[in-house]
This record gives sequence, structure tokens and C-alpha cells, in this order.
Amino acid sequence: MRRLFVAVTVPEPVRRHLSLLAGGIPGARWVAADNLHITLRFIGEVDGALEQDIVDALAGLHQPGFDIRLEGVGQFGSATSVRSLWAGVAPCPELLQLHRAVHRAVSLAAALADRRRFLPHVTLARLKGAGPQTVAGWLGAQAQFRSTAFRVTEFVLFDSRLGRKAAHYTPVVEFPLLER
Ligand code: 2AM
Repeated sequence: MRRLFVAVTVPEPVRRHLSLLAGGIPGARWVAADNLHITLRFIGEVDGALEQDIVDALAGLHQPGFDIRLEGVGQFGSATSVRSLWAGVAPCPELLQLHRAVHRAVSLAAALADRRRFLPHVTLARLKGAGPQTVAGWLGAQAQFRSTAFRVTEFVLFDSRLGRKAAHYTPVVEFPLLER
């Protein structure tokens, strides 16, 4: 069994820019620069046969490449108990279209449901017990965050192994998007 998800990766210069946002929150677990990504669809644990069906379904997609930019920051969790901090994505219809295509392909191939609303983001940190004021201070300080634009040329099926300290993500298959 492997624990799978589908994501768009972030190029190295943008990852470096994002890693400048790390800091200022005691107890935060900041995501390693190499692990920064935009999840399109979390799949979860599947066996080899199902994984192959998912790979075949994803390989059948023919979506175009596109440019995106990361913009702004936000939080998941409640006001008093923030679970994670993230960087947002500037509005991008092509990313939503890619999400819909991936989501449909995975749902059909694996008969797996995922009813979460898609809010594209790059998780930067996971928090436990951080004070709301500290978090608010960080959100305020980073509110103007804006990356350079970059081209998304592929999406990737990842295997996620959960470690004690951090998850380890390994690319399983890279699916190229159509060129302009
Ligand atoms: P997150 O970054 O917002 O936590 C690998 O775990 C990726 O899949 C993460 O980017 C995570 O999003 C996303 N994901 C979505 N649903 C998940 C779930 N139920 N369990 C774990 N990860 C999930």
C-alpha cells in the first residue's frame, strides 16, 4: 500500500523565496523547502492495482500548461487553534481546471470521494498550540507576500511516507502538461 497524492511542484527560486517566510512562531514545524507543493488531490492509501488504474487515468488527461503566481498567506484551523499556515495562489482558472480534471480522473478510477472544497495553497508550517496573537502577527507581516510568476509544465503523483518529524514525499509519476 502507498499513500498517494497529486500535486504541482514549486520551482527552486520560489521555494527559496517561500523559505524566507519561515520563522517567528515558537513550536511551528516549517515544511522543508524540497517538500513545498500545491496539492491538487489527496488520494490516501491504495494498493498496487488501484495505483495502476489511477496512473492510467491521470495519463489520459491532456491539460495545457499555464503560468501561476503565489500570493498572500492564510491559515487553516480555528481562530484560537491554528493548524497550519500557507501561501496562497493568485486566481488562476487553468489551475482550477487542472484540479477538476485530476479530481474527476481519480474519483472515477478509484471510486474515492473527496468533498473538500479546493483552496489552492502551499502549506508552509504545521502548528500546535501557537498563540493567536503570534499567528496574527505573522499573517500581518507576510500579508504582502507575492512570488514571481512561474510556468506549470507538469503535475506529479507523489508517494507520502509519514516520518516522526516530517513527511517524506517521493515522485512516483510525472505527467507533462501540453505545451503552448
Ligand atoms: P495540506 O498541505 O493542506 O496539509 C500530502 O499530505 C498533501 O496532501 C498535503 O499537501 C496535504 O494538504 C494534502 N492532503 C489533503 N487531504 C489530506 C488528508 N486527508 N490527509 C493528509 N493530507 C492531505
